[in-house]
Amino acid sequence: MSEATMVDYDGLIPNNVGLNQDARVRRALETWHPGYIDWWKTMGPEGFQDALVYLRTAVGVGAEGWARFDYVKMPEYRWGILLAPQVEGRTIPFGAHKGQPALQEVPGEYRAMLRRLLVIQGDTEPASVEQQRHIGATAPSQYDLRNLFQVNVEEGRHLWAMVYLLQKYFGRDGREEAEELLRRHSGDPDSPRMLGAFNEATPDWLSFFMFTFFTDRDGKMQLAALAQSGFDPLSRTCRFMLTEEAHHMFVGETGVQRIIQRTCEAMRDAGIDDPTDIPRVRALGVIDLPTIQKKVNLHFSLTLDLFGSEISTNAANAFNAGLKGRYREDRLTDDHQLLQDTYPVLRLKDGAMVQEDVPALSSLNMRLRDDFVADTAQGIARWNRVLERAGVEFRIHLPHVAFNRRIGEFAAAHADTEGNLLDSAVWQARSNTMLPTDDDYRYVESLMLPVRERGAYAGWIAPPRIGIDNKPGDFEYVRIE
Ligand code: BYC
Repeated sequence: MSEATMVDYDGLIPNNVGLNQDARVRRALETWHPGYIDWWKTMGPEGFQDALVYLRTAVGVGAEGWARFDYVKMPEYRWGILLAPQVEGRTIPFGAHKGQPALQEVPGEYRAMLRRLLVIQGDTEPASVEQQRHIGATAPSQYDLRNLFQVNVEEGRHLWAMVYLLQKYFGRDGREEAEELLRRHSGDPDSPRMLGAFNEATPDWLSFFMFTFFTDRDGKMQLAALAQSGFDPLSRTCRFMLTEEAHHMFVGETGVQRIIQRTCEAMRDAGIDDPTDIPRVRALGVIDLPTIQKKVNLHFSLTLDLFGSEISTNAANAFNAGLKGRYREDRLTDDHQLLQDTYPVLRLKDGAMVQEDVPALSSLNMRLRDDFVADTAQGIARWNRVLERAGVEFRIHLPHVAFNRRIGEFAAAHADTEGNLLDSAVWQARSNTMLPTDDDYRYVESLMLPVRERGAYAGWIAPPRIGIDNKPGDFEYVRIE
């Protein structure tokens, strides 16, 4: 491993940013550390703080061989500060300052904007750990339990990543924000997390897999946009976070895929052809496909809200400032300033949906959301291939973007999953056919019985094709003493 990609594991806080030569920031992080550990123990995975979990820990930031697997007690996980290597001669890739040297410090005029972006990003990371803290108790296998904890510790590390940037570049303000990140809690009526979806409950494993499929993918898109940043430390931080994020997406996609597969197998064995015969399918102890579709409708719509308003001056300002780019900005071939360009935005005008060409700078949230929808659709297509191969006459669909929205153009309207606008009375009458009902939740919850034996899986989910770190099927992923 080259020196640029090595991580220093000697001090309290593993890092590749030379913390040893930066006493001010090291002290700030070391002061924050006990509060973080306290937060992890009280708000992190409940009931497993002493378990030995087979986790990967980053040991470098190079392309290959960046992680090591071993048994770790989660509170002893080595959370650290890891930035992708600096690119020599990098310039600001977009916006008003395009072509100037990438920023290594924060210009005064952009402080407030950057701080807000870092705080929002930072806020989501511990929020997801809080949301998932109870579900370890009902894990369908050791394999899944271990994956949950891997996701959790890495979300914890992503909080460290944002706290480092806040403490290094924002002095006292940054230290205060870092404290606040531990003070707000998911679903807390007095001090909730900042964005809507991060205050929703994660009551069961179907919800967890849907969350990692949809909402972690918002994380991927937002991090990809921030990885393009002209503020170089943010770009480098997000580039490395994306390396870890890929596994989270894998957990969500394969989790739902394995549920679909198991349902298809159980239906076939019982000779059930009609996937909408919910009572018969549920009698088999598997999750019926219409309920999976309702969960898709819910999590997709909640996640679309995370992209903010379709038309946003905040987004335009962040782009102009060179702070937040577009998805894969470096692969786009326009002028990267967008002053003359437009982008089509679906809007609600006089009670009807119309497509309107809007200045491209103002519609960057919409554009990122469109990229998200395209990325999501690929995963859905892979789920549908499982149904196709099994010969089951059912396909999962993404609902219309106007369905069940709280933020943006469609927040004020009701629409069904096909995008037909509905009045309130019709919405009230029909929403339980499109969103999970209490009864659906109760059924899914009734399946959530823990399976702890090595190599065993709950009856509602198929085993994975291969183990983590190529381990055999009966590998002990979690040692509970
Ligand atoms: N809920 O101009 P607007 C992840 C606020 S997930 C509540 O429309 P803007 C992860 C907004 O703050 C990725 N409030 O939107 C996933 C603003 O308030 P102020 C997280 C909302 O600013 C799983 C006002 O409404 N990272 O990493 O262009 C597990 C008007 O805002 C919401 C980021 O999001 C909402 N949904 O865009 C773990 C990247 N939406 O300032 C982790 C950083 C908007 O007027 N954040 N508001 O008081 C951003 O880029 C932007 O802040 C947003 C919003 C895209 C979120």
